[in-house]
Amino acid sequence: MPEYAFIGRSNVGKSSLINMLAAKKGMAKTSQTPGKTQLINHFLINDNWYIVDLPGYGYARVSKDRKEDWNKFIRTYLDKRESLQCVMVLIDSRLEPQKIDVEFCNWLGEKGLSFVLVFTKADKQSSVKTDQNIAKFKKSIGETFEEFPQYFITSAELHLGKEEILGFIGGINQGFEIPDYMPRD
Ligand SMILES: Nc1nc2c(ncn2[C@@H]2O[C@H](COP(=O)(O)OP(=O)(O)OP(=O)(O)O)[C@@H](O)[C@H]2O)c(=O)[nH]1
Ligand SMILES: [Mg+2]
Repeated sequence: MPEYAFIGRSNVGKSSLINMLAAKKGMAKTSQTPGKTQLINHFLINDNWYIVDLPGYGYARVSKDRKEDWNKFIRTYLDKRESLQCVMVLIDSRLEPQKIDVEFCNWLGEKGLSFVLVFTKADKQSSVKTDQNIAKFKKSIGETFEEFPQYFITSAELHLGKEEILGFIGGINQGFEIPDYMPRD
């Protein structure tokens, strides 16, 4: 079945956004402390597609070895997973462009993986400020990408952006074909 991976810096609001989309409070575990999600968690939605919650990247209080492990584990998943339709890259809308986010988008581009940007926590500042940060992000990745990826402005607190993201996913799911089943013998 088609799946959509939600990724971004630790504490950006991945698990909260997933709960908003699934309309299930507490389905994905959230926390004020970064580093809450540690595994690849699949949540089946409407019996026909998966939301995938991933551990965050860029958490400062993690050893170099653990960061390396994360990189291998997550990047292999993203690169090899055939049912993965689109990577949803979450960006904190309060912040100026962060190097780690820009580099991650560049890596997705190099791998030819399709992705969209999801700006989170828009309730935390004015829409003018959010738009300014998005414009700056556009500029930062404009050096690599000719076209700015599709993006969504969201707030898990205010339930903002839910219909837009679900509409986007629904559109892709309609065109999803189940790969041919290959019996072993
Ligand atoms: N105001 C506001 N707070 C939010 C929003 N989304 C998440 N938060 C808060 O941000 C913190 C982190 O949220 P999580 O959803 O656990 O973040 P995460 O990206 O899954 O974090 P890790 O699993 O640790 O990588 C929590 O305290 C949430 O309540 C939002 O849209 N608005
Ligand atoms: Mg999480």
